[in-house]
Amino acid sequence: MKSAVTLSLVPEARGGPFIFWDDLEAGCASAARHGFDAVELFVPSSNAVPLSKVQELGDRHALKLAAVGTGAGWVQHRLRLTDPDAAVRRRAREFIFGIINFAGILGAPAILGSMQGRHEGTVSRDQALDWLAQELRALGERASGHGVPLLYEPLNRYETNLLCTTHDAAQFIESRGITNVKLLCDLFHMNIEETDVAGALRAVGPQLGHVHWADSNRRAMGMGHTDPAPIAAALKECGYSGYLSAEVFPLPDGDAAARQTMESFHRWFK
Ligand code: LER
Ligand code: MN
Repeated sequence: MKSAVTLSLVPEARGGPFIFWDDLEAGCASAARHGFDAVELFVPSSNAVPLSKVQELGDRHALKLAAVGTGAGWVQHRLRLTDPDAAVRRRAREFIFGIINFAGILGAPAILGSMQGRHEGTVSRDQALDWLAQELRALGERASGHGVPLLYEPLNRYETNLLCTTHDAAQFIESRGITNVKLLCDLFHMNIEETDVAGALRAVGPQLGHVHWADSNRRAMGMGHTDPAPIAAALKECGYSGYLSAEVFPLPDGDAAARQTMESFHRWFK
């Protein structure tokens, strides 16, 4: 099990669940100081940050890149893969391809979360799911060129109406014959959608690619009412050895959230 911490460089995402903000250099220095193995980056676009800068900071601080989020495509540009407008869907795919390449060169996977969109208006559920399957296939294939998977994240009902549980997402990927796409299980979303978080993780074990390690209220683990014991046991039982990434609010401040996250990581996994 490896630890990661979120670092956002997207001003429009202010108020979102990221521990470190705005400054790549300072964020990497803080991540290293707290003892994280890696950072998870939220970037405005694939060319917003020079690859060499990320590489250099990683080397300087002995930090890996855990994953790169694509949510800015939605937050900044309103791009989503299930938009009724074919031109928007195409630009959404191109945006994600860019992030897959950026992350892939650095050996990390890209995350598809909010850019999956939702079914509404003229777009039926069946239509949206067909588009999603088609896009996941293309994105997974693109990621395979870099030897990394694409991470697909089921979101809670307030953020999507497509696939909200890990079971539905896993079954969707399997039944549509989609390859090289792994699941990102976010414990905050799971707290809302699953009847049994640990059981749900155990059931999708082999498809698990990344975990957002957040408490029930999106604060650092230990600051809400999630019981990490059965969750940690399930992850160990699955043989999961990927990242637990703190996608949480910087409350009461970033350093305190980082410290609390590392305390929970050591308590449950070391
Ligand atoms: C993205 O990882 C996610 O979980 C979203 O809910 C963040 O707003
Ligand atoms: Mn998440």
